[in-house]
Amino acid sequence: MYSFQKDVILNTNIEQLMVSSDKVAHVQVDNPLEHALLVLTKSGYSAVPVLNHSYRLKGLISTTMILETVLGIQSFEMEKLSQLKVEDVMNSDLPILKVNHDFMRALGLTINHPFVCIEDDDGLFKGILTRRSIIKLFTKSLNKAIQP
Ligand code: 4BW
Repeated sequence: MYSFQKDVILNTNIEQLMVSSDKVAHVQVDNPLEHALLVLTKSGYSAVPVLNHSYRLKGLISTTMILETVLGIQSFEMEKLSQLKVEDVMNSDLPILKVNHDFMRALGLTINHPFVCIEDDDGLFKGILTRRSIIKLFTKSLNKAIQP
């Protein structure tokens, strides 16, 4: 009989799984759209967090959001990339976890979100929890359980 380490998973501290803020590509609310597109393209990520100058989370921006904004009826209106700012386009309805939230809450949020932003008790951005880190945790635990 396999023994899945249910408690090890349930007691996982989300800070342990977090990609810390210094490794997370992000943009700022007042950056022009062209800067955000550059960060998204160069980092290779399809969406990144948006912060203000006090390092607080304000939203998320994706390549798709930017392209939809510059797409006119007949052609791309590329001048909008310098005219508009990240805050004009970002999605500000984002789920946020606190560092001390429990693992089940984090797991539930990653069903619909490829990553969830994490902040500390003072509301400062700490990092992100990705689906990848959660799948890695389950894979490790299942591998241990099925090993003879
Ligand atoms: O540049 C990349 N490096 C690595 N190591 N993996 C990447 C890279 N780009 C994409 N991936 C992989 C990851 O497995 O493709 C998945 C989907 O990427 P996404 O969503 O659509 O750009 C990645 O899955 P994940 O690690 O679970 O990450 C989920 C989402 O979290 C990513 C991206 O929107 C965000 N993200 C992850 N790491 C990030 C980040 N955003 C900013 N900075 C980071 N360091």
